[in-house]
Amino acid sequence: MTDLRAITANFAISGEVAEIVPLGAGLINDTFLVKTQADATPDYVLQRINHAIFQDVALLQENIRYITSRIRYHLQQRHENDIDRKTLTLVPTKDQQLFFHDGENYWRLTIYIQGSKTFEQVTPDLAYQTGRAFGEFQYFLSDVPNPPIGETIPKFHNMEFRLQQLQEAISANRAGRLSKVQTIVDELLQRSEEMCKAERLHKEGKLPKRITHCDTKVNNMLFDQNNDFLCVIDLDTTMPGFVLSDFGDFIRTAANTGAEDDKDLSRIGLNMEIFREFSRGYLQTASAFLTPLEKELLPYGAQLLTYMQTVRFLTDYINGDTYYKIQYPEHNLQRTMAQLTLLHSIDKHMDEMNTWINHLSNN
Ligand code: GN1
Ligand code: MG
Repeated sequence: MTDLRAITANFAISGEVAEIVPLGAGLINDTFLVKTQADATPDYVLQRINHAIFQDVALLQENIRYITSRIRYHLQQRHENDIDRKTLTLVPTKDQQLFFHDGENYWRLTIYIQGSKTFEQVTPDLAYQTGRAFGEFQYFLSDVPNPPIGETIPKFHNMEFRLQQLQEAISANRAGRLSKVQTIVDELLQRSEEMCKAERLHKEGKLPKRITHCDTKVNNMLFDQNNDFLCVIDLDTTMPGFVLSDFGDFIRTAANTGAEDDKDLSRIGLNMEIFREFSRGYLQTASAFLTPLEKELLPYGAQLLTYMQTVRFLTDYINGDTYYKIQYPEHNLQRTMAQLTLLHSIDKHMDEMNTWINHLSNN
């Protein structure tokens, strides 16, 4: 067992550690809450970075340092109060590094935002606030030309690449599971061309890449005890990408009436009210920098990200569960079916979503 106290001792924290307990439900990194003894000293969040996935930890941490400092700069410009709870603060090691390498694992520490909470599902009001916050997040990171931010996972939200990985998984059929999922595979591959449209538009110079979060799951945002939005967390995948990734991933997770891995598929569907409120908030803060095509493609973003997640869960299932943490043997298959069910519901709502975005864009 790793000695978490010994790991924490390498960082420049204030106060004495009281206890260290697991935190959150991420599928990639391992996260712990480091509680300190005195009320006067902050608590901290300790994370073991999954470096099989984030292979360039130095680049990853440098990205996060840049992003958090840009957000802090903008909040200061606006004379916001309570800034320490509205952006993450990295705590360096005692020798001023952005992470600690114990010879095997990589660790980082941030200040725990006191009194914060996360949701797995949101109300329309929270969706509206989150929409505004995401527009703002992208805006804060869009004002520097050529920002020094690299791809922490190469081609992370590139649909062509994700389909290539699916094809490789199919060819290898490493876990012998292919025959079980052949009909899902066929359905997904039939839609592949349409789902690579964003990449094509980008190559034609019609769709820009900006700095986007790329993991806008609803549980990656913190709210305070009054349910007011505080900040966006889990910045590992913030990198150049399409704005529709962030828009789509939020809808995929927050506007789903069921869970991402729901065992009861009848619970799953698109909640249009959440969609409407999120997009209303988002366009209030993002309209200023979005192109007409970016706005028009937002509903397509919801479709694309749900399709992409279906492809990624299915690929991992076919590969024998090598990427996502699972809680039971068929978990990735359950996730695949749940996402596919959501995709079907999104398909049915495309006209309605397009009408709403049109309405918001023209008012
Ligand atoms: C992962 O780490 P977590 O659970 O916030 C994944 C996302 C997926 C998500 C699906 C680096 O996010 O891309 O959308 O699971 N992150 C990475 O729940 O692959
Ligand atoms: Mg997370």
